[in-house]
Amino acid sequence: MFSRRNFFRGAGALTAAVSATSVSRVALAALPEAHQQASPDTQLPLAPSAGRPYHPVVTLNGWTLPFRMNKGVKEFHLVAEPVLRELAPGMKARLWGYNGQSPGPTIEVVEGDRVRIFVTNRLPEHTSVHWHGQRLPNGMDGVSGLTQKAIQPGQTYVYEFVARRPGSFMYHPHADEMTQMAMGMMGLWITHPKGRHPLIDEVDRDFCFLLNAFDIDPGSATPRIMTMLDFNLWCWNSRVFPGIDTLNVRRNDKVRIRVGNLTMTNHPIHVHGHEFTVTGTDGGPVPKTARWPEVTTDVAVGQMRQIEFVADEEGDWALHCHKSHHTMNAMGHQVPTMIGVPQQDLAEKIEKLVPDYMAMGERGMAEMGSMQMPLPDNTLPMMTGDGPFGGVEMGGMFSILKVRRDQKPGDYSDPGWYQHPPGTVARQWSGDLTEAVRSNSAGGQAMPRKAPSEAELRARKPGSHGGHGEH
Ligand SMILES: [Cu+2]
Repeated sequence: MFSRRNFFRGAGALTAAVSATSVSRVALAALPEAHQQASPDTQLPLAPSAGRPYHPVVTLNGWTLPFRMNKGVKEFHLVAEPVLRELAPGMKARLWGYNGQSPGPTIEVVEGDRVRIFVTNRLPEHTSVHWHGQRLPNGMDGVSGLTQKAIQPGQTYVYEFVARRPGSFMYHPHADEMTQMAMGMMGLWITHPKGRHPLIDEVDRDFCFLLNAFDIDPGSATPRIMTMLDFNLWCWNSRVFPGIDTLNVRRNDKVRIRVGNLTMTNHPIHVHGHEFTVTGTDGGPVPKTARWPEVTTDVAVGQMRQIEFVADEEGDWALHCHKSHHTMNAMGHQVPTMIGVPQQDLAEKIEKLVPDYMAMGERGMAEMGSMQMPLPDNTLPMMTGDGPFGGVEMGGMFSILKVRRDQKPGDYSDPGWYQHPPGTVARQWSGDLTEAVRSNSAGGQAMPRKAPSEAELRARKPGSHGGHGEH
């Protein structure tokens, strides 16, 4: 809701700067409503209130911005402003975003629509909005200094163009871009096809999210904007596991997932239990002859990938970035590997100096998932999450594709954990254990568990590197 209280919300320091030049309330009343979203939960798909029909998308932990129709033009109102975003229960970040959240709301239109977007700047510095991937008049491209003047604090600008190409797109500032994107300013733009399209299939569920990353010191809430690569919170739509909502579908649903990458490194997105094809990018639909099956697709920086599959295997399927450091939260990377190093003596000595010190890593890092290490306020554990069988030991870019035969069409609610049919879960072996036959290969002999027999020693030629025909 647009109110005076919201107008100044979270922006006490810049109130003076904003009010001096701000658009009057009378003028703002003529603008489309600047809808606000207070919740970080996934909102139900927003059916179009006017214009050509389409099957709306579901923005993971996000929402779609309502529009108003004004003489055949779809009008939206984005407000660039400081926001408080919950990254996962237990941690809130002071970010910049649009209309109350980071990322901003998804904008959904139809191919051929004339679109008018009002952008009000309530940040403490100038901004602009670039409509990534769109065909539009050059002066609507949103590159401050190059194609337009920057939008100063308190000013409202208007962009207008025809959404010419159907597909998956993004929007983000093109002014002090490093700062503003590191602070969380970005959003998705979906242009649905006008009627049937030969390369764009109709689907039952259409999910979308952006890959973004923050570097927030433990105990603080504001991102370090100068970080280039060593981020510690790898997010989908400014959320990290276990704060990312699950993707809940009905068995045999055709599912589309649109992923855009606005971080500064690539993310190989991996789906368990199903193969998919990349059916489109921000360049448009992929010709059918150029599609091949994958279970992982790399989404490089500044790219979008649109994947599709039939969810025909029931279960709780992991869906995650395949870079293992990207499924961790708030980790330091300067920790030495301590696997196999007895630390007990060391820990006792350090504890005298640092009472909360905890030795870790002697048997791997899995204990991080369960230990109750004291954390600063507003900090997430590095690896966390409880599943039906124990700790999931994940963080960051991780969620779950939940496929159920009894999920109702249009029902996006979480069905709970999968109930596995009897005998279909990996289990501890309780039968006889016979000793495995030791391999005679070179590798098998490289680290023998017992001394070779004299006969074997005699058969080996001096200087031989092992291999075949030695016996
Ligand atoms: Cu990644």
